[in-house]
Amino acid sequence: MSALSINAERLLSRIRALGEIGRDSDSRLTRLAASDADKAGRDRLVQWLREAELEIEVDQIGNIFGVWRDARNAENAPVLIGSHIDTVIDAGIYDGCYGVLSGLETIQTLREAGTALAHPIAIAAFTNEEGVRYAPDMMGSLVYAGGLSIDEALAIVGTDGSVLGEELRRIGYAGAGVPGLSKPHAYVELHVEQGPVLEREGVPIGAVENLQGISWQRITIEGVANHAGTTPMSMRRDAGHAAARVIGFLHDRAIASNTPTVATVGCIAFEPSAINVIPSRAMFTVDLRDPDAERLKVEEAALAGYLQDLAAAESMTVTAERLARFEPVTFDAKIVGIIEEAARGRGLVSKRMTSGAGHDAQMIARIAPAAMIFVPSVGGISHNPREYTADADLVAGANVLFDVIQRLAAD
Ligand code: HGY
Ligand code: MN
Ligand code: MN
Repeated sequence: MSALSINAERLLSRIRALGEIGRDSDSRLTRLAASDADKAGRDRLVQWLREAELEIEVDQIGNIFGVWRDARNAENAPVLIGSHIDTVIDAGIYDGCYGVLSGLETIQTLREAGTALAHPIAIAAFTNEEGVRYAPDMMGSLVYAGGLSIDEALAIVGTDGSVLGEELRRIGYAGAGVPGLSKPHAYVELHVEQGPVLEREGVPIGAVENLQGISWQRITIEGVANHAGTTPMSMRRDAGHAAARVIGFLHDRAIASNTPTVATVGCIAFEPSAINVIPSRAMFTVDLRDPDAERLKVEEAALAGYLQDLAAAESMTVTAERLARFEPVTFDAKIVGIIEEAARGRGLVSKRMTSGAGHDAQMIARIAPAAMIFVPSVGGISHNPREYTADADLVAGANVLFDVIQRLAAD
């Protein structure tokens, strides 16, 4: 365990300050990628990076980096600490921001202590981790890892019809840096668990060894609009009812499977969306996840088969558009071991676990040894303003990150 610890008050006050940026008139926190609210959050982070006298770089997909290097280690690849500061709609204040600000805190504490390290340390705030406005999610880190070309990413059209590249230019974060030019020596991401496991087991630290596969699709069902009052049930081609059947199929299948498979329909829209018109069209998203690559494929095939049968039985047209598809990822065993040792060194129990949520770490794992540290989420709640982690757990997690980074940057 390091003789040093992070400055808890500075970290906690920054988490709260960033959590106030991007609230609407109902005090709902929403900083969607490349929005004005995202710009305000980015500007605040950049201001803190400047105050910490870090080298600031912004790449072409808008990823923000703060780098601390000195004459002794400038030639070596940096140890990278990352996450994101964009949010979902009506979000909590910890998802992503906790990891970025803990990375900044790690650097500032080491710098103030005059610690000499063999590797520079950098923090990253990756663009569009949430994928709510522009799919796929984890986009900035995916481009950085070489999984999506910068041109394709910048051309992506959002749910509001905007184009990502134009929006990044508009908010002043279309940087010059070529994404992923320098490969990190190692990558660590600290994140709230966003699930119930650590709290339920009374464990303060999660040493995340793998992350489940993710499949995002947009389904469109074309029926026939007709009068809600005059059309007999037997004559309807009701896209709304067809969508409801798909949602029921996904939900019931996931529950009956008795496996970790999860299925979510998070967005849905009908056309013409009138109270007395049978919907002619239903558009909805499907989020399927499973830690097992083969099972995820089986679930995708089952959905495709169901859609095909439904189209035939109801004489409707059903189309599926892939929005994101990421295989399950196994993190670096050595770093997972260092996380467990660091927790022990702080007198903290840790637990090896799988991440249910997607994270930038799953993309950086493609190009560097990577792993994650989790801290408990109260009630397992996230993507919800009631998202909460106790200060003591936030500080404990940040100190474990602090110790892990020193180990990784020492040799
Ligand atoms: O979808 C996810 O799991 C992440 O929050 N982007
Ligand atoms: Mn996150
Ligand atoms: Mn999230």
